[in-house]
Amino acid sequence: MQQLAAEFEIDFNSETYKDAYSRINAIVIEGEQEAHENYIKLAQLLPESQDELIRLSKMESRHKKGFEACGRNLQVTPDLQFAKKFFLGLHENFQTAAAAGKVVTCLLIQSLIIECFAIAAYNIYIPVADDFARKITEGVVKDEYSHLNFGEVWLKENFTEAKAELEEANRQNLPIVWKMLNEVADDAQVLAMEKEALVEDFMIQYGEALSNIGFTTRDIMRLSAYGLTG
Ligand code: Y39
Ligand code: FE
Ligand code: FE
Ligand code: FE
Repeated sequence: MQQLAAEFEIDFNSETYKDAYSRINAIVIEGEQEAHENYIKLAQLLPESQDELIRLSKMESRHKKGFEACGRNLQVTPDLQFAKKFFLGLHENFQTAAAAGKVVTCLLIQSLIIECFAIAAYNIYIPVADDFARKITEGVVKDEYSHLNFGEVWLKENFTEAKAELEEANRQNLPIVWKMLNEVADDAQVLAMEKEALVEDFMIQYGEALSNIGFTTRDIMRLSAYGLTG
């Protein structure tokens, strides 16, 4: 057990690990809370999918509880104030879009960008997590694929009308994701999560999602690297 963790000599009880974990754990807890709220909002915007979206919102609450337990297990207090600031850019853009009834933008932010970010982060975390957190995260990441799938299916069915708004929402929000990745890179490194691996996995998930929705390979190249510098 914890083969990789042992190989990288991860000491889950060291002050260095716990300090980094206080921010990463908080990001995940805050992210799950915001995802919960975002799916409730989406349920209001898409009454025909209301039951399914409320079901997704409840899954996000369970994820939050699971990650709170991971923090407690390591005796770490999550820095929730830091996490709120971390999500502010995407949070504000989602709120603005929701207030304007721009459901395509809301779906791009939550069901594509944030879900792909979560899937990438959880996939990279699982092999280097402590035993307790690994079991929790393995259960959670399966759910996140189903949340991504909801967005893909809806946007595919509405692709012609949604295309222009998707392009604009991608332009507004993808640079924020690269900024968030940079902000978290040092703490992720302490947890043995490589920034390059996070970027790569995110690009794979997001590119696949754009492909499933109906974008061409050429569009995907342009969209998925937008705002990525360095
Ligand atoms: O849909 C969801 O459950 C997503 C809200 C959760 C976001 C998790 C954000 C993960 C970023 C962690 C970065 C660690 C390197
Ligand atoms: Fe979740
Ligand atoms: Fe999710
Ligand atoms: Fe992957």
